[in-house]
Amino acid sequence: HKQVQKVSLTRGMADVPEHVELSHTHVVGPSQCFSVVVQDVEAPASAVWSILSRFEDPQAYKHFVRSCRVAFGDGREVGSVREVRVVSGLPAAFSLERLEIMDDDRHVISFSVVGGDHRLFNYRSVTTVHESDSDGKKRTRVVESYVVDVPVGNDKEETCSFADTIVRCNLQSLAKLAENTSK
Ligand code: A9S
Repeated sequence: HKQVQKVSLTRGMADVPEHVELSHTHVVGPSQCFSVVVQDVEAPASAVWSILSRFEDPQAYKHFVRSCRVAFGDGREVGSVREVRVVSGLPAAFSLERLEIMDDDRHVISFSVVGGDHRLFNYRSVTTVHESDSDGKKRTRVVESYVVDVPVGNDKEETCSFADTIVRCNLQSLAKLAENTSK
């Protein structure tokens, strides 16, 4: 039978709060892959969170997104669905995404892909923002982990390298925006 495994994606990271560790623990099926991207930001966690938590406005920092509209719900409550239209040149035109977690206290947001004309089936990501002051320097750390089906014809490595590239771009852009707006 096919085994399912539980993976903690922040294992091995230094000074990770417990709730962050728990948020990035995913159940991964045999034909799925997973990854985690970490981005440090020279801005307060509140500045990062105020951008990240606007589920209905991903284009504020995601440059692959051309437009976004809320297709269901108010864009803030869990269960809200957004329809993301992406820029040309990508192997997709749109994606339907459901808000799964919105935790304003612990700075945790999660969405799952529930539709679209792309090949990242069952993509689910969790993003956390936490402040840590290791080596005496205060810094804000954004951690984004995801699990996604490996499409037929692709392998885990190429699936994750594709998604990692997009996530890394998104977090770099988020960092720059938060740093510029809190100078
Ligand atoms: O938007 C994110 O947070 C992360 C990813 C990986 C989104 C990818 C994407 O929106 C495209 C950019 C269109 C690429 C989806 C769901 C599928 C793609 O092929």
